[in-house]
Order: sequence, then C-alpha cells, then structure tokens
Amino acid sequence: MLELHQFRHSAFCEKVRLVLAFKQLSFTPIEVTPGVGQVDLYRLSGQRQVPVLVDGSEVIADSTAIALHLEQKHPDPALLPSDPAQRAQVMLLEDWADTAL
Ligand SMILES: N[C@@H](CCC(=O)N[C@@H](CS)C(=O)NCC(=O)O)C(=O)O
Repeated sequence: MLELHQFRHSAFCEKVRLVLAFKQLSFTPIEVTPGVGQVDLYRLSGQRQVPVLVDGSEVIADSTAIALHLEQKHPDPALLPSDPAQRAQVMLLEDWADTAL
C-alpha cells in the first residue's frame, strides 16, 4: 500500500500524483496540515517538506526521488527513455522545470 503525504495544491505533489496515475498505482493521500502537521512529517521522514511517499517500510521524500523510486519498482509503463543520452536530457528538463517553473 502506498501513502502519499501531501499538500493537495502543491505542484510537487501534483507531479507525484501524475506519476502514480501514469503507472496506474493506487495510493492513499494523507493531507498534511501546514505547520503543525509538518512535525509529524519530520518524525516520519527526517525533513519537513511534502511530498513524502511511504511504500511499505520505505519512506521517500522529494518528488524526483519518489518518481525514480516508482520507476525502479514499477518499470512498466516507463517514464524514462532507455537511451542514456535521452534519459539524461529528461532529467535535465525535469530539474529545470522543478527549479524554474
Ligand atoms: N525539491 C522538493 C521540493 C518540495 C517542496 O518545495 N515542497 C513544499 C510544498 S510545494 C513544502 O513542503 N513546503 C513547506 C516547507 O518548506 O516548510 C520536491 O521536489 O519534492
């Protein structure tokens, strides 16, 4: 069972929801209350930002780390091209989108 600790309106959480939908994975959304709810999030993940994915005994913070985790565990359908150069381009574009948009 996957749990996504999120702020519903966060773009980084939407990014993870899009990956989950693309891979047709069901999950339970856990809405984090800004401020006080982040104390529990810190206890869970060692940091205070959403999104955080709980996948069994694994706790993964950061939307890119979550996307890569899901890609590794559920490779089909693939998010990333198999060609290393194209894959690197995708990761560059993703980093640009995360930091510039
Ligand atoms: N690099 C992180 C950024 C996550 C992020 O900035 N989350 C914001 C919500 S959009 C957050 O949790 N802010 C609360 C805080 O910093 O206390 C990712 O990709 O997941």
